[in-house]
Order: sequence, then structure tokens, then C-alpha cells
Amino acid sequence: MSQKHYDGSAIQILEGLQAVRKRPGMYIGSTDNRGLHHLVWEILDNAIDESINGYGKEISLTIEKDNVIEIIDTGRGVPIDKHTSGKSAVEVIYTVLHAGGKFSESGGYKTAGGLHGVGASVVNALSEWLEVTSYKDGYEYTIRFENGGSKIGRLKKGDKTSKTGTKVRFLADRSIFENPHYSYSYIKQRIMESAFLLAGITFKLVDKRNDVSDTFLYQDGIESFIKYLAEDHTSIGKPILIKDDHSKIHIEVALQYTDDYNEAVYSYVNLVRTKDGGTHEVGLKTALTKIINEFARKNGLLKDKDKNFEGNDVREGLTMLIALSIPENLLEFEGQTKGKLGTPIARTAVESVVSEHLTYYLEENRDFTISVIKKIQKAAQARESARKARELARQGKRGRKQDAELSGKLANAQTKNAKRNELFLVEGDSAGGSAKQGRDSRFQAILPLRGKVLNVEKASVERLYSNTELNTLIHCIGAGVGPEFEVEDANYDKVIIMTDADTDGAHIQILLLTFFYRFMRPLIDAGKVYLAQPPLYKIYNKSQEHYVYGETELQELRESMKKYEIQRFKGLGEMNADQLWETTMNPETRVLLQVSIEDAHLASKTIGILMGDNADLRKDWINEHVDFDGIE
Ligand code: 1YM
Repeated sequence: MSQKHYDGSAIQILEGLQAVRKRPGMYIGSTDNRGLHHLVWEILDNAIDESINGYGKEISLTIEKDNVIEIIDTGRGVPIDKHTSGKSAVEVIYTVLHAGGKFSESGGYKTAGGLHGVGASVVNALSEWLEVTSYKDGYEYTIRFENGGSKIGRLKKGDKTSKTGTKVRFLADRSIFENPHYSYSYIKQRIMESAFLLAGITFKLVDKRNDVSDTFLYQDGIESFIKYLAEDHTSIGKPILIKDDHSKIHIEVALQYTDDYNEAVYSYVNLVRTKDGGTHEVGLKTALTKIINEFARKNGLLKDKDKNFEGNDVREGLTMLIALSIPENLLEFEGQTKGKLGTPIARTAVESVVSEHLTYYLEENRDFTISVIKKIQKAAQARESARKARELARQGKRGRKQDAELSGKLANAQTKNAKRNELFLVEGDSAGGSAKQGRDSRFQAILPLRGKVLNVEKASVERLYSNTELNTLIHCIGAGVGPEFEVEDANYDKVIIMTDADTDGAHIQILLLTFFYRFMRPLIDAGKVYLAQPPLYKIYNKSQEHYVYGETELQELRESMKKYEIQRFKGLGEMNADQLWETTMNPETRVLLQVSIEDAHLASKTIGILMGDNADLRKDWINEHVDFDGIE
């Protein structure tokens, strides 16, 4: 104990912070790597809030070699004046739960974060040490806490300085966060999004572990963001940009039509991605469908006898970005991960703002609007004929060849149960052989993939059909491809990508994910795409043997088993059929990773890196990607 005596309030404060340490999950969601990153967001949000309020245009974040995080802003500096309790404001902010809100400017609203705005004191409670420096009134002032928030010494007035701002450094508590590892790519993603949404603010990100850094500054805000989001496809027309306020909500929308046939929506609330959408997305989509139909009717592009365009048709090839700033008292989130906006007024506010601006924009840009509506018409017709074709197919006139087996590659399941059957996509013929022997052939099918699968990022639907590997895959799944893909027709409940745990394997994973993302997205949406997790090692001695899937696990086993031998599996091919079944394929014992849209989108975005010949970049990407699993 470094402090000699406590007064009453000090004891209360430590009890508050102690509660955080006892149940960290209640405050930061979890103590895995996702929770670890919450500490970063918490401090970063305070820095961002200061810049949103108009103070300071530069924020930097450094991940140091020893897992120390440092965040610096150039705002006014955290207040250091005495609070009524006799303590400095900075001490109260960092030791009293939820003190932050009380200190914030009256009338203003917390603009960053919002999802988990639990305050800087929570970070302090969960840190081995934390140090705050306020550059203010010509001096630098520093205060230090250790062991979950115990103040060490007092607030120190240090050197003179002409700068203003705040610096926070902390080390997450290793007794709470087991195996802490900050992910550069995860932090970079979030910082990049914030930079896009906060035009004119510079963000610097430095990783001292690998000597990498990035700087983000976007003067054009959502216009730059939508261009970035749509850059993989050929744009049709310019982006439509909308910015307005309604019912105390600040609304920014950017829309870009492209020649892709997929739609994409990116929605944010107070700078945080709402990946499950919510009321704001509904408002946007409703307005869009309504206004496009209105224009089409008014201008004779839809006749009296014609049905309205459906939302799906209107959104084909459309990339949508919507970012809201909502006052804290109006925030409502839903869903297990709180990734869905529930605020009812957000729907009407967005619908009304988008309707008004879009009506005006479409009138002002008639040539563009008419060409977009022609595209929508085509989408509607294609969808209609695909529907008819499916209808015929369901009546027994199956046009689709069930010929994948003919090529001799697919070892299909014996039963035809689309609700249970699994398709394993296996890298290489030798692993394919073991998998065929090892599987439960009643419901597991094996398709070995030879060579590198076509890089589909830029490929058209026509080119797909001329690629043997993917062609076979499309036939095996049996549900069509591209706009005509119908997830209900899929022959399998799970499509499992099974590759070696090496660079080539990662490469094949990424290529396949990109393929599914671009051409069978509903399969990912339905949660039917998985990555198999083959073991990396076998550790054994006379009395026991274990298959090991990660380095930490291996370390633990090494410590607990006295004498042992280790077999490293370089590839699936090194396992015999029984081993492969037991470790990777048996539903009772295997571990599967379910692929989410985020994973697949990331794969699609980074395909350029992976296909390029820069081996270092590729290695970096794969290294970064590995720890992503614990987060998404
Ligand atoms: C690297 C982290 O915390 N900057 C920061 C924080 C605050 C202020 C300025 C500030 C706010 C106000 C007045 C006000 C504050 N944060 C909180 C709390 N950077 C970082 N910079 N003067 C300075 O809101 O009136 C209270 S003050 F509680 F939100 F953390």
C-alpha cells in the first residue's frame, strides 16, 4: 500500500473502482481483446469530443512496444482546477465513475462513442498504471495512478509549456486482460472511419511494435468516405451528398451508384458503426424507394399499369453511407451486441431530410436520374425473370445440371438433406483425399480445389463461368450465382473452407471469401460460410496427447506436461484421415469460425494487397488478420 491513510471519500472512490475490477464485463462488455480495445476507445472518445467541440485539430495514438497506449490531443487540456471536494477536476474525472458527463459542457452532448460511454475512470480502474498530463495555462500538470486507480503522490505542476492539450498513457492490467494484444488493423479501421466523419481533424496512428504508422486527414468528409467505399467499382454519376439537422439530430448521407450489382450500406451513430442497422437505415431506404418511384411516375418512366420498383431494385449497385450525431438522451440501441439503432425519431428525421433533399437533387440532375431509373428498370426485369425461372425449377423442370460429380472431383454426401449437409472446400488433392476418407459420408461432401482460385475481385459473372474451379463450386452449391443466387436453393447448410494454416492457405481463404462476398452474399448473410480450424500441433507423451490450435495453448501444455514431443502440422496433408476427422471435421469436437460480412468485406478490400507481389505487406496483413478472430 503506497498511501498511508484514506479519508472517507477516498475509500468510497476506491470501492467504486473496485466494483469495476470485480465485474469488468459490466462496464466494458468483456475482458477478451474486444474489451481491451474498449479502454482505447474510451480515452480516444474524450480526445475526439474535445475536437468536435472545436478545440484542437490533431489527435495521435501510439501503441508502444510494451503494450502501453498513449493518446494525445491538442485541445484545452483536461481541467485541473479544484473541485468542491477539494480534489482536482482531473482526479475526479479519473476516479469517480461516470464523472465525465457532469464535467462536460452544459447543453453540449457527448458526440463520440455513445455506445459504451462509461468514462475514463473505468480505464483507470482496469490499468496497472495510468498517467494524465494536462497542458494548460502555460504549464504541464501530471497525475499518476497505479494498481487500478490509486493516486500516487499529488497532481504535479511541471515545466512551462506553450502548448495546450491532454496526454493519457496507460498499461492495461494483465491480471484482468489475459493475453492482451492490440490489433493495429482494428484500431486503424476505427480511426480511419472517425477521420472520414470528422473532416479537417488529423489522426496519427503509430505502432512501435512493428514500426508502422498512418496519418489520416480528410478535408472532404463523407464525400471522401463514399469515394473510398465505392472505389472497387465503376461509379455511375457523382455521389449524392446530404447534410442537415432535424429533431436535434445531425444527419449526413452520401449515396453512390456503381456498376456492381450488390448494395452496400455503412451506417454510423456518433462515429460508431451500427453494423446491424436500425431506424436510421430504415428511414434512408424508405425515403429512397419512395422518392425514386415518385420521380419515375411523374415522368412517365413507370406507367399506370406498372408496379412500383422494389427497394432491392432501387438499391442495386448503390453504396450508401449514413452518419448521425444524436444527443445522448435520445440514444437507444438494440440487439445482443448493441449494434442496432432503436431511436424511433431517427427514422422519421432521416426519412424527412432525405426525401426533401433527394427530390430536389433528382430534379436538378434529370439526365443522371433518368439513366439511374433505366438501370433500376433492368434490375427489376432481371429479378422478375429470375423469379420465374426459379418457379419453373421448383415445379420440377430443373434446368441446372447436377453435374459437378461428373467431373469426378466432388465426393458428394449420400443423402440430399440441404438442412444438414456440409460442403468442405479443401485445399489440394492430397488433403482432399484424406478428407474424403475421413468424412462422415452420410452428410459431408468434399470438393478439393486445385491451384489458385481465380481472383474474382475484378471478374465479371461471365468470366466466372469459364473458371473451372469456381464453375464447379457454383454447380455444387446449386443455387445460382450473382443476382440470381437464391440461398434457399443451396444444397448445403454449411460451406466450410478448409485450408492449411500457412500463407498459401490464408490466400486461398481470402480468395474464396471474396468470391462468396461478391457473388453469393446471401450465403454469408445466412451464416452458412465457415472457416475450419485445423490444429497447428500435436503435443504428446506416454500418457496423454493433445491437438493444439494456438500458440498460447501450446505454451500452457508445455508447462503442464513434463516430458513431451511436439509434432507440427505444416499442412492438412500431414494428417491422416482419422486425425483430420477427429480434429477438424467431426461436429462433436471441431471448432468452426462463422464468417461474417465484416470478415468478407475486409477480405475483399485487401485482395489487392494479397494479390500484389509485396511479400512484406502480405505477411503483415496475415499477421494482423490472425488476432482479428477474437474481436469480430
Ligand atoms: C487523451 C484524452 O481527455 N481530452 C480532454 C478532455 C476534457 C477536456 C479537454 C475539457 C472539457 C471541458 C472543459 C468541458 C474533459 N473530459 C472530461 C471527461 N483527451 C482528453 N480535453 N475543459 C476541458 O467539457 O467543459 C471532462 S473534461 F470527463 F469527459 F472525461
